[in-house]
Amino acid sequence: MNLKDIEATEALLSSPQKIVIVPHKNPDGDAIGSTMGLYHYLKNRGQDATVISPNDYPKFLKWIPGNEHIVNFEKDSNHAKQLIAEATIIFTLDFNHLGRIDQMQPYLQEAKATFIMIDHHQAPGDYADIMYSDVSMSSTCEMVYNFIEFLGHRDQINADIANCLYTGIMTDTGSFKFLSTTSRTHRVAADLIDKGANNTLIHNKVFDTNTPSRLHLLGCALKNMVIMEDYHTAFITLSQEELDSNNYKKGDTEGFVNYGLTLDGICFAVIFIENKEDGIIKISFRSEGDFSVNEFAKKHFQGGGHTNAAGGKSDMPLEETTAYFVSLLENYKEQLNA
Ligand SMILES: [Mn+2]
Repeated sequence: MNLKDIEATEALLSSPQKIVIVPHKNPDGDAIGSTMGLYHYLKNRGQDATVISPNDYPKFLKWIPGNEHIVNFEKDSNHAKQLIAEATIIFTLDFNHLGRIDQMQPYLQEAKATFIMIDHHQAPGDYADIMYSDVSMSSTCEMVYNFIEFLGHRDQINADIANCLYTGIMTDTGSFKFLSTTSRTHRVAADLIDKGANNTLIHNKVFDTNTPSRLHLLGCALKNMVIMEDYHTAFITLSQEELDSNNYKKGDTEGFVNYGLTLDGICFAVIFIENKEDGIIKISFRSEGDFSVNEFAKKHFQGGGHTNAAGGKSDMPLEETTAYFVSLLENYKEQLNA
């Protein structure tokens, strides 16, 4: 963040504002952690702030401090629309295109507020008045920590803020193992623990929340895994029927894609999940090393994301989708062997 933007932000925040903070649709640990971390910081500064989530988020995040104050746009849309219309500042966190908030998009486009973006995804849109965009960052939570530091208020990070920010750093770095994890990320995490983040408890709340049906679904996913050693690739499929027969609940497949990468010699892992209601196959891509799943997803599957983690979709049936995917691999043989 440059000095001019820091000064402009501080000038805005030194008088009372009506602030709305927005994560992306289907918010993950980083989206909820960063918006709620910023929320507590702004509230402690005496600001009127509200987090509005485009839709509901997983149960494993509902312990987060201040969780009960998050407004769900889907459930409470009139209240949310009023807050957006009256806002003087709107922060958008962990996304950089208004399309990522789906049904909330038109209301943000009409809003008169000053927009501040804090985000670590590639190719940011130009809707924000003040942009703190950095693709080298491990997580938006690490950026919110920096943001508070830029404003000279690192000493105002209390246990609530620390617990929120630690959560997103932990989830977005795959528990501190992804390439984006730097020594600085660890220093920030260490400081957050010093300031009251309960790292053991956070790990337990986020990761040790399996239901029997989710583990059964994982068993099914692992059974379906196809390993293509020549391409250092492993992919998983889950059909609608398999989801239904394992009592699938939203969020149950979170993290399944990563199992492919736990195989020795595999650097590209994919999961294809059938969604009959939307008529699409939802796809998640993960890689280790230099192979850019962001580019792969963008080029072939209407998606994108980061170098090592991306999403996409296909309008073809499940079997055609995976056949198409397999047919693409030959073109990437060299990159996948690197
Ligand atoms: Mn993130």
